[in-house]
Amino acid sequence: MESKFPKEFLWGGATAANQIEGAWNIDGKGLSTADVHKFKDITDKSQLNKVHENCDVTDEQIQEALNTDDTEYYPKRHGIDYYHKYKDDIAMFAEMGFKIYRFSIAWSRIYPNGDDKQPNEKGLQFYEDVIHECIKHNIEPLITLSHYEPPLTFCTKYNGWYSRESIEFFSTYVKTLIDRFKGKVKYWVTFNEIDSIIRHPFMTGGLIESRFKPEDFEEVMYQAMHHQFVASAKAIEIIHQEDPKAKVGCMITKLTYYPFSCKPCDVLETQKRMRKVYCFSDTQVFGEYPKYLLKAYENKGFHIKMTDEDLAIMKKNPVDFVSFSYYQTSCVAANPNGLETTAGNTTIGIKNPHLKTSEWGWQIDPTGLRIALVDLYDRYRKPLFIAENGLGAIDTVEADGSIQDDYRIEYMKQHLKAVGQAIHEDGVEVMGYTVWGPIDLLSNSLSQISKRYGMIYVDLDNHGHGTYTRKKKKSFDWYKKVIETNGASLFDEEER
Ligand code: BGP
Repeated sequence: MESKFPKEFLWGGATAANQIEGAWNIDGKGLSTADVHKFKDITDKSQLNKVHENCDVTDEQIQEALNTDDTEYYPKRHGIDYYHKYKDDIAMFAEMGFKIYRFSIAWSRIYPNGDDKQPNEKGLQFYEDVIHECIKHNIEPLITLSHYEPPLTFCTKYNGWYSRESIEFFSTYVKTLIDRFKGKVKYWVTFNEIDSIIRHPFMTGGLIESRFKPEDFEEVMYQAMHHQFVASAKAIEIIHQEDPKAKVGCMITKLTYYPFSCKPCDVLETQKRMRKVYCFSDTQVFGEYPKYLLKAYENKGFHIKMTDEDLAIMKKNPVDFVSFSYYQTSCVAANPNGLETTAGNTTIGIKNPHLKTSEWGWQIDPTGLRIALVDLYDRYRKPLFIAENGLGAIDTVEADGSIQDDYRIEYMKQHLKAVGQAIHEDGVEVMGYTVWGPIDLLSNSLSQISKRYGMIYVDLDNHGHGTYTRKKKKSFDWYKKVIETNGASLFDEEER
């Protein structure tokens, strides 16, 4: 079977520093929001819908975290010890044939407090070594500048992204990185799931909700978001100035919603919900706020402070490509009362009776990925990059030591086929696909390792016990073959 993917398609995987590195307090790293997030032991799956409720971390909780060196209840502090094992991990990615590896830089490894005058050389050296390791294996690095880990001091001292100073601090960080890595890194993403600040204000925006009046908090989040938009545009400007060949993208959570019924009121409600997803990428792609978002601010009585200079910087620096995460779809109804809900990526949605769900309640919908690709491409006509997609599942090590993760293979196969169809039949321009968590890592929402995404198994349990050794799962060789054949094996009848 002929490949439906372009020759230069970038196959690979994606991780985030705070979910893999560990080494939370060595080589000059400062604490980040991830290091004070307490483990939520969700063993009762009926509680999954509550995971995203009340995700504030208060000053008291931060203090409690600062008073302990514990890593069991703060598992992002140990991660999968990638900090010491990255060479072997990248070698395994290379063995799978990765063309690209998306990883993030922990801001707090470079500027431990966010506002430091000098960068931390050991942090820079670490990422330089990681980049060299990728290049050695002919893997293109794609760097996310901020993936859920603003430095803690930046949050406690300045109120995180709510403070205008955040723009300057972030620009200094970006300038430091590009000075050091220009010419070596072609692809950059500014903020992972920039929209998530609205759903996870502490993790993404460093906002300690309990410090604000509840009635003001929504406006606070949008103000912080504005600062991120400006900082993102400035980052694009800095990167382009220093390295004109570099490409910089935005990254959104591509939540895809269907009307629960064909009642016009459900369709209208869905359209409204989709605008809440698109308003972030609309702003970053077109370089200006969409009118509907400004209208929403006006209707809510928000006064988001934005200068003419901010707006000019945003206009001057739109993104080069649009990247996104895609995990599931859900439904929207004008009257949701009595409808069953289910968990999704940082959201709760109405359950779609036509879809199966993962063990974690996320609805599995490969066709939804094709729909998402077509919608985004029709809207923006910019190259798209699938920065995250994958299945979190409980894996079992068999008596012979093997891990038979056929469910993961099936999930990926169906999603990748949908990507191939979007490219080949729908004419969508897709630059690449980085499967989320090619190696088991800590779940973002739960901090548990038992929600495994990898093609590589890590011997570790939810309490930090284990040898941390790596082992190939069945999906390892399967993905290797997909990459080797540039996706042709996905459509090979005999393989099914
Ligand atoms: C995305 C995040 C990732 C990742 C993924 C899966 O929103 O960018 O960091 O973790 O979701 O989510 P989870 O880890 O909660 O299963």
